[in-house]
Amino acid sequence: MPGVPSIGPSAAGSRSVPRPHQRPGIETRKALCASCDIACSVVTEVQKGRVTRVRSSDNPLFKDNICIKGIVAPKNFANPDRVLYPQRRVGERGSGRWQRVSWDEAMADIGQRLKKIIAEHGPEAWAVSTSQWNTGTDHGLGRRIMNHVGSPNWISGVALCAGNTAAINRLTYGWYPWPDYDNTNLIVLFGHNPGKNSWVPIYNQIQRVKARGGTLIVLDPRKSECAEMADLWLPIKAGTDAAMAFGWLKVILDEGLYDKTFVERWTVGFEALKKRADEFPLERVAKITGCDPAMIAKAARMYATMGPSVIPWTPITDQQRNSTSAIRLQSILRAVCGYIDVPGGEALMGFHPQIVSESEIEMHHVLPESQKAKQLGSDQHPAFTYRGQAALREPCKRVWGHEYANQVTGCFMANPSAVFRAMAGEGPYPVKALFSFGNNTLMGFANMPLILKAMLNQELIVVQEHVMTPTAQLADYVLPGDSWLERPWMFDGYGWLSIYKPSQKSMEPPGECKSTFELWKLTANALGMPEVVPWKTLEDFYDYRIAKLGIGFEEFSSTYEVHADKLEFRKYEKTGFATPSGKVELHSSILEDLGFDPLPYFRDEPPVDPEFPLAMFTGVREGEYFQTGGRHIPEMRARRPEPVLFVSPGTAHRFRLVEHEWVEVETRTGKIEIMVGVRSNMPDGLVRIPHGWWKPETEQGLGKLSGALRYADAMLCPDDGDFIDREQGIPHLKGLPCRINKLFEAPR
Ligand SMILES: Nc1nc2c(c(=O)[nH]1)N[C@H]1C(S)=C(S)[C@@H](COP(=O)(O)OP(=O)(O)OC[C@H]3O[C@@H](n4cnc5c(=O)[nH]c(N)nc54)[C@H](O)[C@@H]3O)O[C@H]1N2
Ligand SMILES: Nc1nc2c(c(=O)[nH]1)N[C@H]1C(S)=C(S)[C@@H](COP(=O)(O)OP(=O)(O)OC[C@H]3O[C@@H](n4cnc5c(=O)[nH]c(N)nc54)[C@H](O)[C@@H]3O)O[C@H]1N2
Ligand code: SF4
Ligand SMILES: [Mo]
Repeated sequence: MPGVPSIGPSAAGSRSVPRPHQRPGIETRKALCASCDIACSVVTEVQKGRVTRVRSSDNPLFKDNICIKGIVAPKNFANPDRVLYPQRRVGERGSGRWQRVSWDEAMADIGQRLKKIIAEHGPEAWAVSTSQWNTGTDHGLGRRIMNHVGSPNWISGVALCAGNTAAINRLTYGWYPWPDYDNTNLIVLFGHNPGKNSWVPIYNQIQRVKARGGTLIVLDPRKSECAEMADLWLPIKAGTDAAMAFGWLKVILDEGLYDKTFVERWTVGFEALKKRADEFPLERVAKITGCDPAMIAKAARMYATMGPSVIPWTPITDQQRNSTSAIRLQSILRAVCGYIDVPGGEALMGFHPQIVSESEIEMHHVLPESQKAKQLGSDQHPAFTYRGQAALREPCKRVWGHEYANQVTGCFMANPSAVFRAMAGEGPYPVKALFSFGNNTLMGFANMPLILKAMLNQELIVVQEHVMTPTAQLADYVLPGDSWLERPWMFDGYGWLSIYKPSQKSMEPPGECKSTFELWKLTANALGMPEVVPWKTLEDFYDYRIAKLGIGFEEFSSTYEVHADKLEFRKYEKTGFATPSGKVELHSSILEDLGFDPLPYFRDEPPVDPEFPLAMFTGVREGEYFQTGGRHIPEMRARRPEPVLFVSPGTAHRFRLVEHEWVEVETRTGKIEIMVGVRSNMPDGLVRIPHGWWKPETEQGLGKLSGALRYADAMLCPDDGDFIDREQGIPHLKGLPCRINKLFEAPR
């Protein structure tokens, strides 16, 4: 996910380059865009104290990394609808009526109410939901305070995106690897589809690999933009990626295409794995995935023989009922083919030795074991909870020097659905306070009806936001957050890479907007524990974290584009892998001890439900928006005004659907309204639903929530039974049974 173009020597310690095109009256700053989560290096132009333009970096390494969401940022953050002052709810929750209050007043009341809830119900009654990349300046301080207070109930959108993948990767080889794009021969995309306005740095990397003769394999039910440029495209049936990976594994093992020396010396469980793979002959895999068996075998041979190859992270396998097995199978393919921690393969980076990591800031060791044991969901779905990751503590210390590696902040989370159930009063104990910072919690997970019930059952909801999102509309307090133009930042590669990138503050925040750093500091003060956040300012905090470099943040941010630890491959030869056995665990001792199948497996889809004959997936990112955000920006709404589903011409014909008509999409969980888009690159029977739609310009408050109840994909997504992954308990968003109900009869 992080926006590094390279992990080779070219990026390590890259310094800033002199800036051409300086114009009189215009100052420039070097910033990292946080309008999505990939942190492109950009330049901001500042006139009279305001950012007037965001443009691409002058550094040749980064100059192509920019998109419309970054360019529109100055307009976005100057939007008249931006929340500029603390707001307190007046009237019933969700009444839509607000009163401006001072920060002091707000924080004093929040502190008092939170302390009362903790005194009555225990610290675990306080839940926090966030996605660190939006707030940019949380830096693990939320976890740090929660750990001191005693609450394990932290959740995040990363439970459905990269955070969970990181946690599952750790089960196999102890760290989440990053692709060495610069030196790889072949890229495999499991449904991942970066583009000109979606994760541009990765899109550019793929283009570069292709331009120097590298190979691209894409698995995608649609002929996506990346599938268009692929050397081989497998039109896989949605939700069947784990079966596909089994097919590859079987071919690779049967034909002896794996790295025998590595497997023998560095893995455990190979024979058991081989036996499991034997359950997946090509005919079975072809039947499950809908792909031609010869093509499946061809792809497997290409991956194993044309390497070093990489399988970059993808959210697609984060969000399936077989997610744990799919992610484990990707890990296993990398390992048996000998692509782990080698040039052109995937690197295990560890911590940056000179910079204090967010994992350290978080101080997980201070949370008592008895409180860790209360983490919601860890009994049924432990994989990314404290319980699921506990066996990695000692090996992580042995290999990487610290007990807790919270990679992509996803390794010690509570299970979101379990937290929402507890919030809704469904046990096992009450959760009565929710802090939601830079996360549209109501719309950002599955089973939105449950999340709504959960939020309505809270005694205290505090939201930090830019705009009055549907989540904010349900809060007691809405606190104004600063933006990436208005704060410094030190991007840490999500604790995934040992690569740090600084970002300079370009302008003062408007109104009374504050950073999440300041908000957490005020929270610690309000809870009577100021010593937990001892740094005066964000800059002081960064000075502390980089002290070993011998420079302060000011110098660091003006000198460096990137500060990377020296990359060393095959470190495991000295240390072993950071797993209980010290080897790559093809057969997972951790999953076995947790009572799960220690080998990957494939759960078949439930029988077709005749009432819901179509399959839907949520996804295909929209260039204009990041997740549920951005719908308030007129320039972007003009480009993409409405939520649109995609169906094939065949499906449109079968269900008499007409381009641009409004229909209802329904699942067993709920229904939404959406416009029809007929797309020739969609397979028959599959429906694409975009993520995160609401209309900020429409009526606020409980009954409507600005269209969230009418348009949000989370209304459709279940979070139980056949539609969650067992080990992690995350929802299946790829291939849900649905139907399309016509709202109007088409003219005949
Ligand atoms: N149902 C469903 N759920 C999903 C997904 C899905 O497809 N469907 N996708 C998943 C994925 S891939 C991801 S990455 C996560 C994303 O989860 P998040 O990254 O949490 O994204 P959002 O839920 O859109 O919430 C982000 C909020 O932050 C606000 N914001 C933006 N910048 C700032 C800032 O600088 N400061 C503050 N304080 N707030 C800011 C925005 O206005 C927005 O309301 O969601 C996951 N959840
Ligand atoms: N503009 C913009 N850019 C973004 C984001 C954004 O919100 N807006 N979000 C960022 C974030 S947080 C993320 S996670 C990424 C996500 O971006 P991507 O990883 O590209 O994910 P999607 O665009 O949802 O879907 C990618 C492809 O997966 C295919 N697909 C759907 N179901 C399946 C399946 O079951 N198996 C397989 N193999 N393929 C399937 C879809 O047809 C689609 O072409 O985008 C990032 N970039
Ligand atoms: S891809 Fe676009 S939105 Fe994301 S960081 Fe880069 S410029 Fe910003
Ligand atoms: Mo994501």
